Amino acid sequence: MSSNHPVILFHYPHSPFSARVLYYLALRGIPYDQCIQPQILPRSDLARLGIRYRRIPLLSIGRDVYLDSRLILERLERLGAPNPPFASTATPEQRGLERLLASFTLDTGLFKSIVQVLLPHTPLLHNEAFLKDRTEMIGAPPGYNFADFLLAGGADALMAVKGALEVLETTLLADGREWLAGTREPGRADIEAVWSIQWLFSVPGALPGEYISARIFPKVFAWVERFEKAVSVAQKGFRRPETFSGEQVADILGKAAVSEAADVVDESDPLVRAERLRKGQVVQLWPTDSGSRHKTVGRLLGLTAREITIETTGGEVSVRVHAPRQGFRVAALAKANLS
Ligand SMILES: N[C@@H](CCC(=O)N[C@@H](CS)C(=O)NCC(=O)O)C(=O)O
Repeated sequence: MSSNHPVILFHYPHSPFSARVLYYLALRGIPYDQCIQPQILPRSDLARLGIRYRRIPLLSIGRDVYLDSRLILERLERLGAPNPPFASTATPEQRGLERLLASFTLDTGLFKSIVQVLLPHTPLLHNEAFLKDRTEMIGAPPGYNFADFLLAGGADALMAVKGALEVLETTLLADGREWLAGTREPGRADIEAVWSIQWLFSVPGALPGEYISARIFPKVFAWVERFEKAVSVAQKGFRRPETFSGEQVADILGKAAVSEAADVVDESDPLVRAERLRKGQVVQLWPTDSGSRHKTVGRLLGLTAREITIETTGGEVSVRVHAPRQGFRVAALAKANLS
């Protein structure tokens, strides 16, 4: 890390995906600054950088901006920091467990169930501007809105969350260990499982105590509390993040150096072949799960099995945007307009 490669997190308070990154930064002792975003669109700070992606968080390192918490963590593993990358000290079993726990949270529907258990107990359920924004984000059909999504299947969502907590209580935590992967300190496995559960536990009144409580899941509750303590101890050793405005960020990124320039468009990639993608060509980039209407435009710099990189063309300042290959699409501008 150098002053030419400042680390800036774009996030807002109580964003669970941002917590995943904040925990990582804390446990590795990586200093960062922040640019706080509104909870709903518009996000002019990002528009200024030519970024139309609408999910949070994003993280910039120098002039490179990384989308999606998964890719952000992957990138941070390659960053020098006071504490070594988690992968450098983990056994293959521990690394496997980290991956599986990331999937446990995101690919089994657990996170979605947590959203459905939690948000109906918050004032957001009655916040018209929020509901309108998120209805647009999920691309809901006419007559269906985000409140309908939140309230659909609440009972099943509750049982899914309860089932997931039971898994942790009766397997990984059952032998009384402090951390999920049996490490001496909290690690990546803990981060991958804790961020969404901590979010659920943090909202007063969200938990139906009859089904989910410290009495029913003592080990899980104690683990979450232990983790929060460990993170706040780690954060005490930190310099506090400076908060930058969008104008300041544009100025900083405009002057910052490229932090990682492995710009390869893999000619053998099936997508490159099928779409005849070429380096330097103007493309659009978007996530396929939700917020898909918000396509970022730029010149294609790199495309590999793991990552897509473009240089934005639509803003006041041009930055290098990186997205994970999984869950994102890239297409030539004219084609993307038709989709
Ligand atoms: N796959 C993304 C998902 C991020 C995500 O859904 N974040 C929520 C906030 S915690 C979000 O973007 N909500 C809509 C918004 O803020 O516009 C990631 O891993 O970063």
